[in-house]
Amino acid sequence: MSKELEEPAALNPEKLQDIELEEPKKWAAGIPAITASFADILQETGATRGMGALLKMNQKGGFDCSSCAWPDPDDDRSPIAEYCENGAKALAEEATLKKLTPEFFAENSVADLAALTDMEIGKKGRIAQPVYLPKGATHYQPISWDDAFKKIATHLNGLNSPNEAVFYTSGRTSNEASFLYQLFVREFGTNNMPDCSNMCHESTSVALADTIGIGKGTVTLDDIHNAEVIIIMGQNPGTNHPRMLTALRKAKENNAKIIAVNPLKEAGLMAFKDPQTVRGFIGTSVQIADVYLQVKINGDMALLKALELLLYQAELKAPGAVFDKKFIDENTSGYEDLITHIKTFNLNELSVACGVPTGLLQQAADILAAKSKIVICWAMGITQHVNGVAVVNEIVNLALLKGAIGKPGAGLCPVRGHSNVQGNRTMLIWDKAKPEQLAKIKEVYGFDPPEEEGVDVVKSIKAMHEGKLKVFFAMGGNFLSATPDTNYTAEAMRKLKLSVHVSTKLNRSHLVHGEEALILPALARSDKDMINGIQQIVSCENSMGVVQESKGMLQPISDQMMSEPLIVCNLAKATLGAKSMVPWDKYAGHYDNIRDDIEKVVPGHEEYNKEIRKKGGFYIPNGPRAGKFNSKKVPGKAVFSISPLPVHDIKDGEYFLTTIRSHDQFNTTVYGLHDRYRGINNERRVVLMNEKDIALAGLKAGDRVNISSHYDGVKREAKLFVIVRYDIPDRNVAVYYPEGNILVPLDHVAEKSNCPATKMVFVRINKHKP
Ligand SMILES: Nc1nc2c(c(=O)[nH]1)N[C@H]1C(S)=C(S)[C@@H](COP(=O)(O)OP(=O)(O)OC[C@H]3O[C@@H](n4cnc5c(=O)[nH]c(N)nc54)[C@H](O)[C@@H]3O)O[C@H]1N2
Ligand SMILES: Nc1nc2c(c(=O)[nH]1)N[C@H]1C(S)=C(S)[C@@H](COP(=O)(O)OP(=O)(O)OC[C@H]3O[C@@H](n4cnc5c(=O)[nH]c(N)nc54)[C@H](O)[C@@H]3O)O[C@H]1N2
Ligand SMILES: [Mo]
Repeated sequence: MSKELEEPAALNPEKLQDIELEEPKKWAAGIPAITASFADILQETGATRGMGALLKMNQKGGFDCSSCAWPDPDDDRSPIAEYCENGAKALAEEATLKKLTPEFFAENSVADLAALTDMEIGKKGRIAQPVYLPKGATHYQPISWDDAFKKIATHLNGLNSPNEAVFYTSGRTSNEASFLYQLFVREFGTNNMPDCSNMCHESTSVALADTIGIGKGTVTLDDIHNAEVIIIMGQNPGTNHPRMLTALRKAKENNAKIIAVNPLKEAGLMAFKDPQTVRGFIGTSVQIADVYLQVKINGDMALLKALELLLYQAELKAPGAVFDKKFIDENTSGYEDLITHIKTFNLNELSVACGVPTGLLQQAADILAAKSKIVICWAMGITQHVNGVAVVNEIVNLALLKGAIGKPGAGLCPVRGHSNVQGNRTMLIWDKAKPEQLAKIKEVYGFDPPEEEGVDVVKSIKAMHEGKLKVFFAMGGNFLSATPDTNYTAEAMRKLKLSVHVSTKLNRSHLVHGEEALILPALARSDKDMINGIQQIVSCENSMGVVQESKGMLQPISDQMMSEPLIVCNLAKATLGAKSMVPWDKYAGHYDNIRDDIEKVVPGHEEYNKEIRKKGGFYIPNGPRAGKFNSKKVPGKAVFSISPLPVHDIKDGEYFLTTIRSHDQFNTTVYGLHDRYRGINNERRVVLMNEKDIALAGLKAGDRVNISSHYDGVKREAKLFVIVRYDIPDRNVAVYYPEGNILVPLDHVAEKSNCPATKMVFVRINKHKP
């Protein structure tokens, strides 16, 4: 692996702003959230365009917010505001009237643009026509769509094998575009389809498929409203899924108890002022967490085992009152083994391992003991760990002991990230398709899809670096900044012959490119998509398996943008020509034709065109939700798993570092420099550290430091960060993503899911010397 790069990595420039700190907030939303929603919209889009669109967002018959995958209420939607502050920011970002003209690209070289921060790059405006960077050129230049498709086709058809190309997908791509994309990639001849799921909920998908038989969650929104207990682990809903707070408020009104598990005291987990209610608007907040377990980074396995041990002890005292023995007998396998395993632990040892006092663990266990309608929610704080799959398995153990899956008010709730990341997989964007899925494609289209497993995100970076991949095509996303080991990934991407990005906004991945590069401008979710005078709709699947239509309504700011389904059709025609067995022209003529065929290939989408037009969409069938389990190991049953406590080989002077999102970003898109709830303003290059650790290290809050990680003899360094004193467990520190990605070795991944373990890296912190 590289120690020094030959050319600058074109990463975030190491420069600091004037940081302003406040006390972290103890509640989320309220009036500041409304003011913040409108500010960005007005600035980027003007009142009529932006506010009009905001009213249509997440409404039945409107368009799906492109921010997170949190579901919309099945009925009873707020007539004016079924969105949140961060949805409004996402809309402002894509509905902006600013666009990148040919003059912009003529004036700004790739090197000039790379010297800007991520926020500065993103704020330049929408990509408004295809642009091309010839070999050796310093500036992108306009190119026609036809010529762009021809260039890609020439490269693809000139490869020694289809496996020398790789096709990435981010999670905003609609079901229609996703289905066509994987169809093209498979007809072209490869399964090289890494996607953002590989870095996100892959650990969840692997664990749930293994243990209950479906790689998705089991709850509906009503289950949350009706739960008696909700556990929220490794998730920051106040920032990343703000509309979840409304669901939690409703649950609290129904007397639910909430247990939060997080190393940070996140405002949105403490209390909520719902701006959509009179009470919240005038300023009264609803308490969210009844018990707050401030776990150490990666202490979740120990914490879950502690709860299981305490519940087991309660069950011994009152047999049949704590565990759901009937459910366990009928639906599960492996109960006895789990109990034997749990009995080997003692509470004190688990309490030390997770960093939570026994008294608080007991409080949480007492709440759980008496109840059975339990929902467990989790996100990246759980999945992005070396033992991420095992921790999700342990979550399943807890739910199974309580019989808390497959009945109203209970279940598993992995909270997805990107707005259609779940739909992408359902539409078969996957590097390892199942034989029955491939057989269906063959049956419907007549070509033989490849069977050989493709590359995921981590494998594709390695293969690029080894020179095995020549063409990189991205349907959305920001591959360079989202992936770990930024310098290494940058080197890998520079070895490509051609890099192509279908994008809405300029980002760093466009600036660290192959020998030749293309950027193709896509219509966004909110843009109106017209074909032959008929407005087209697309569809998306949310975190709870509801598929709904999405209909953009804004006039695109350039007639040179193309919808993603049409981009795929044109690409496929240019590349495969007459030998293709797929009716690309028919699909390009009307998206109903795409859905008619999705229905033949993907189970659960019967009468797709009709169902999609029903207000509120339809639920995809989900066995475990209906109490039918089918784990990989024991058909017809759910299984308990046995997993060890993690052992951490951390050296003296090292810290556990986690990477988190601020309140002003959507993944690699930086909306602003404030993290309002955490009280950190005007700076992102911060490292959160507790007072004791700061003193022990001989440092002071406000000091400038460099952070380094040392794995396998390689030192990776992130320079020039400011220390912020924060309430975080001992030896735990946090930085923002993507600034921290440079520290994460590519091989540092979750077992079984290969998800980069970006929530726990061992680092050293040293004074920055100018
Ligand atoms: N506004 C906005 N919305 C978003 C996104 C965005 O960037 N901005 N991103 C979208 C995407 S793709 C995703 S996947 C989701 C992400 O949503 P989240 O998963 O909520 O996002 P993160 O900020 O990565 O962090 C998760 C939380 O995990 C905690 N944490 C860190 N390490 C640990 C640990 O070891 N154990 C536990 N228990 N907790 C830990 C952190 O303190 C943080 O509160 O949000 C989606 N929605
Ligand atoms: N250290 C660390 N790394 C992480 C994470 C972490 O928590 N910590 N989280 C991981 C997770 S959960 C995820 S999901 C990944 C995210 O990885 P990605 O999905 O690759 O990243 P995004 O930042 O969401 O992509 C933003 C870009 O997508 C493009 N875009 C936006 N909307 C559209 C659209 O409608 N169509 C098209 N074609 N393009 C569009 C824009 O050009 C924008 O610049 O990052 C991962 N990386
Ligand atoms: Mo994600």
